[in-house]
Amino acid sequence: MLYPILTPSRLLSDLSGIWDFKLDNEHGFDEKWYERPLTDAMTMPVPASYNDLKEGPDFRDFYGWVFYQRTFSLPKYIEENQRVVLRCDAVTHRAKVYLNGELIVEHKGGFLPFEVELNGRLRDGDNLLTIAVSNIIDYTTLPVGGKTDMLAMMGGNTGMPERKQNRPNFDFFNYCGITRPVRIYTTPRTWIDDVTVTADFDGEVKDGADVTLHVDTVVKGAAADGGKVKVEIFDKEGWKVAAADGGASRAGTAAGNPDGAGAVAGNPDGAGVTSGSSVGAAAAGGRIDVKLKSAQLWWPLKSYLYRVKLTVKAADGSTDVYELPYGIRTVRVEERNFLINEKPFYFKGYGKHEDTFPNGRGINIPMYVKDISIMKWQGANSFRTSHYPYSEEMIRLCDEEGIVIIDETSAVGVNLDFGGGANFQGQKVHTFDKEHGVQTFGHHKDVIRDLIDRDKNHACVVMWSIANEPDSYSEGAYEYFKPLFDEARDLDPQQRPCTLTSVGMAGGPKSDVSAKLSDVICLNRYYGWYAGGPDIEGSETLLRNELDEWQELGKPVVFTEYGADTVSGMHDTTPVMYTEEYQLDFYKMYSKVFDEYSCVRGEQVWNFADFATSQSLVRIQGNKKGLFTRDRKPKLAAHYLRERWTSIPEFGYKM
Ligand code: GCB
Repeated sequence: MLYPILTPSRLLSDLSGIWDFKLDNEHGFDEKWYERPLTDAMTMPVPASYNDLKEGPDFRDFYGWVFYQRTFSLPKYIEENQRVVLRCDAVTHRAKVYLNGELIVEHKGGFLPFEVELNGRLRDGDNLLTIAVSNIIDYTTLPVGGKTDMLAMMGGNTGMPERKQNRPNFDFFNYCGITRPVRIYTTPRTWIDDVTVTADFDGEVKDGADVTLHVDTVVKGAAADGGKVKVEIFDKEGWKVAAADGGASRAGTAAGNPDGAGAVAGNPDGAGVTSGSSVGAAAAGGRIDVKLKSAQLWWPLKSYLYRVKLTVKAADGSTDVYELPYGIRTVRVEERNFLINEKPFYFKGYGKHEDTFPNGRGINIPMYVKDISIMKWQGANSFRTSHYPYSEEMIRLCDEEGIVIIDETSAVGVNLDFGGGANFQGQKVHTFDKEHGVQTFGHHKDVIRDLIDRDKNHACVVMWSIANEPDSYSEGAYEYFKPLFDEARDLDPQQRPCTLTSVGMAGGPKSDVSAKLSDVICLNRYYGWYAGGPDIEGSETLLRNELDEWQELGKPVVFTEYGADTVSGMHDTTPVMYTEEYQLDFYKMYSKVFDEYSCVRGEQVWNFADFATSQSLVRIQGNKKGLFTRDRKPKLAAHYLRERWTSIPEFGYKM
């Protein structure tokens, strides 16, 4: 799905602001709250998570549906002349969208965009827009909600009265609401529906190489047939450096096209038309090829983005224009090397969260910019979007800033061993048990498809993380994950490596299916904290023992989590757990071990910053494993890792 932008043919209107808001009393749908203005509504900003914006546990930990509402109107001539689309970037976790009382779209999954056409549904004057949002998580959702909390210290019956509540099978606060922008955008009636850009090198992969860009454009709408598509490439300074054009031809019926007519743009007879300066082109089979002479590559921390501009002239004379930033780089795994532009890359960075106060998981653009500035201060070059797809604004920013991303799905908690295996009301239930286990497979596949569809063109995305710490070691794990890895590999036009982040319980390459399925072994390990803490020396032995096994595989190993809870300002001469000194010793031990194993090709600490979680005996107003506090002040270990990372190069470390 294309990111919405303003172009000469498209309008864009952001519906951010203060909306009316009301918690459901379990009668909201029966009483059809979406048909008229909400009574006794409170104020609520969009976009944001609602949880921290009003007081009290009943509000913060509310379970169920909430209703957001506002009105809007559009100039009549817009609707008469253009397609009008409502796009929600993220509604966590389930949405039902009503326009003037009519249900117009539903969506499951809280971290990816969805959209719906409004033409024929708009009224003159005010339109009433209601978005009902559910925060319910269970065995069918991603992330997974358990029968008991992941961090519950006691399973079974506590004798307390039953209360409806979410029980996250994951370790971050279940922030919910309309967390990313809601926008209306318009397109002509024949429009560019999708663009996929890939690059082929005519020779060696290096700055200054000649590159062929393959631009696949999906055009939809009544007049898609017989139209013309023009592709223009602009460099960073805005100079047009290449261009090509071709015809749009019918290539089967495109899904989702209201009138059933669809077309993939391309040159039917294979003849390309060239224009511009250093240009050559050939187009065939739904694609336009553009030759780019002396291309600048996108590098980690040295970003270079071209602007790919598409202009579609439809048979009915209308024109649609769309453009996207595009970085040219290659990525692949060869033996123990993670190669970016054919050079062995070393990951330095973090697992993160979208987590700030009081936005919760709500978009926070100033904080994105600050976070990347801190990363650069620290000598980091990468992070993982633990444990869900981040906002498109963040991904675009990383393209721009040269920050490398491991892009993760929202599949966290696909593991019923958490909470001591007490997730099924105290009984041990197998994660993939057909009847009682998780029922996430179909949705998991949808999330992979939609994530790749959204992020496929981004240079900063170098690997897909299919899941975080799933049960990758029990019966049924291979059968569950193999088709999902296959799906990602099939769908990704850039053939990026795929991984899952492996949990300590997975036990090593013999039992963990990631040994077979992952291109890069990603380990989340807590020797010195959950296992072996506070004995750092003993923990070092455990860590080495495990690495001895993984290194035999001959694949790159990246530590995607390792960390110790640390209360900022807590100090001691003897480094005891929770002090800043303990966190420092913990990281020094890991660094020493990493440097001795040539298979280790990256280190991403857990976590970039402290973050909110459900309450439990081991969470002190949240998870404190940040190198930075929640308001981004460094702990002692942050300075140590700054020294270390600024002396480790992006490429060729350990070679
Ligand atoms: C993990 C999880 C992460 C937790 C972390 C912790 O293994 O992947 O979500 O927050 O451990 O701090 O326990």
